[in-house]
Amino acid sequence: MAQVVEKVKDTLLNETKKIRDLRQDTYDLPVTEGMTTDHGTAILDTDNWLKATDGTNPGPSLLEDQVAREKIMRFDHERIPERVVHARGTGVHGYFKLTKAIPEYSYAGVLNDTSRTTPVFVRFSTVQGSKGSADTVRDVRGFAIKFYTDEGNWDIVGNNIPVFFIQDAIKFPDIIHAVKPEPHNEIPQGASAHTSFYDFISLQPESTHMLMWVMSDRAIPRSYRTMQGFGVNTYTLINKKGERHFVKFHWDPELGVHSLVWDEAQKLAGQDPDFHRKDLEEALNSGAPAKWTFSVQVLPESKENDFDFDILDATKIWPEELVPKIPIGELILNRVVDEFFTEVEQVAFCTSHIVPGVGFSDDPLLQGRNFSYFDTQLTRLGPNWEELPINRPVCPVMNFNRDGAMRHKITKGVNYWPNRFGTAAPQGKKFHAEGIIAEYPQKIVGIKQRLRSAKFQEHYNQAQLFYNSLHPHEKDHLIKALSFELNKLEEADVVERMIDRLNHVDNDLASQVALNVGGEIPKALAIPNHGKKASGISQDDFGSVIPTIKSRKIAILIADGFDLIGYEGIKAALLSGSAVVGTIGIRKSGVKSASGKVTKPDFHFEGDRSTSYDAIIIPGGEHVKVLAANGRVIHWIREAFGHCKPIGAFGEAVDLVKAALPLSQLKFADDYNSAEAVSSYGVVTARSYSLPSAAADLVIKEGDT
Ligand code: HDE
Repeated sequence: MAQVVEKVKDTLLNETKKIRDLRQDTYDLPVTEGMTTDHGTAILDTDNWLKATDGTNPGPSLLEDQVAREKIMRFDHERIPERVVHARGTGVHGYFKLTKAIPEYSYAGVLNDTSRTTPVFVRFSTVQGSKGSADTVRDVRGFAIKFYTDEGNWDIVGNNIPVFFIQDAIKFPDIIHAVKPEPHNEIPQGASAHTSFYDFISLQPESTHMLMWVMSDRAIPRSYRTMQGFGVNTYTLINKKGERHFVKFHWDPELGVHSLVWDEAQKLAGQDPDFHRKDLEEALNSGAPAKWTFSVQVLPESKENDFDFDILDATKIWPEELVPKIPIGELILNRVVDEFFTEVEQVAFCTSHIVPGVGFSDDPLLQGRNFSYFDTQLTRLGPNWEELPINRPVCPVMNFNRDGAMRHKITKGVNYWPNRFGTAAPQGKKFHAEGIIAEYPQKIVGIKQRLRSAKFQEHYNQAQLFYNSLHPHEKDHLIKALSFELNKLEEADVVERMIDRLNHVDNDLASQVALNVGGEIPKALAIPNHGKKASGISQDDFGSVIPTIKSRKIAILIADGFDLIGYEGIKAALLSGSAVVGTIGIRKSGVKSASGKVTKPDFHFEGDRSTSYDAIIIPGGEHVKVLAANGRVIHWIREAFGHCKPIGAFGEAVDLVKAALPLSQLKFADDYNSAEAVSSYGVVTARSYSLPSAAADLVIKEGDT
């Protein structure tokens, strides 16, 4: 009964206004007597093209066959242009709940009414690769949100990194041409490690700060669910009094910020190119919604010039020490799509889509984006793209825009304003009557020029701030990432320019990379390092999020002769902590325990790899003899250790792990001849089975570091 109540509650929860709206256009396959053409006539045969025959042997195919032509023609036109950037991605539904109204900053309904559930659709993506590229490549991740508010759609088209490569939108085609595959051979796919990208970066000092982020672990997230989101650009909020504040938007994941390690990311790109897509789908389908806290950083207009950086410069963060984050809401993603093309491929975001109470700023990147997104949808989807089910608002739409390719609605009545019926008057009067200044009367001083302000010319302060704020292991990863990338360059002078660029950030960084890639080691810093740090930059700053095994994937390895009680105890303990457990066996058809019971594993040792899991555990039993003789199992253990994953071993399996990891630093339970679990470099061993749940807990805490 309790389960039924939960189910009903869940169903209600997932039923946002937008899901109900989409239902009008969502069909089960109709129950008909059989197959029909698009114009509804019966199809007699869908396997044989109509042919001229001699009665026994088929001759040429006839063009006359409308059924065949329709089938082929529809297939020929199934694809639409992929997104020019962010082509690879996936999307899911959910909702936004405001937890703290902010009328002092904005009169937007979605930022004032805490009783509302605002439906959202979120699309996560990579930037460089095409639609079929791998999920785990080193890249920025898109984090685009469409809020279907009662006052119209609001899109925050953000990334998982809070800054960008360039300051002015006019440079966008250049940076994208540079990072996309080289024009002469379309290489590389899903990677920035090539000459043209670094040629551009080395000549574009404003990209230095962003480069630090992209070479950090941020660019290889463990999951979409474990990354932050940022609006990046500076927007504005307008309150009922007509006062304006500058604002930046932030999303902080409930599960903390976690990344893969580079070796793992590269392997996964081949072993499971859909790794992130699957992770999200599996979590949502198993009833584990993904959650983020929504925060704003707000600055009154009067403080616009109070900082040594320009607050409208998208290559700069607003350090949290200077402008604290105010948590005001929750984003919950809980529902996968019914059909990928009509929802994920056809969803279209526009930075220009804001709601009353939210405004733009003069951020030159944002201004250009406001043109580009709307424009690109015309190529992808045509002029009536906002009528598509996934894009249409849940509030009424009423204006006199008409016609164009693929118009869906049939609208009766007048199509112009003013009209004699007074239909659809602009709403300015209503806003004024309610005392609201809907469009902020910003004073503009006008001299036509192409320029950037003096503060836009400073490019290294925050690149240094970022690097200084990283913990030693994060710096190490960044140095290795840069060494990997620059290693792929074909031109030595691009390498030298890059080392010089890095030397504007940190001499040690530049020197170590130079040493690795064979460049000239710079003698002294190009400019002094200010030594300052900021919070919210290191991923470890999210350590306040209590480490949890919730939704973490843990593999249990077994072969014939495994200890059933141990196996079941470990499994139950992990499941009770809401982990996802995969049993990996010597064969999928069935593995026999010491007591004779047969368990069917989820995968065999060649069918999945340690890269797909966050931790591995091996129960005791005679099966360790079989496991020890299997090279792939040894590889599982060594690879998991190499990727800094927790490894748990019980009973006889302690010896197996000990033999697989012959490292003098590691301590194993049997060294102490005790029933207590021993935890050493993430390897947790226990001779006894009396504490599987405590040990499972310990395993994850250790490995989370
Ligand atoms: Fe985009 N960007 N962008 N971008 N962007 C697109 O719009 C553009 C920028 C971002 O899941 C395109 O619908 C310009 C910053 C995401 O559908 C295009 C500039 C940020 C997505 C476009 C930028 C983003 C896009 C291609 C420089 C983070 C995927 C397809 C001024 C705040 C949205 C499309 C989705 C997609 C233009 C820079 C994020 C061409 C001109 C900064 C998440 O319109």
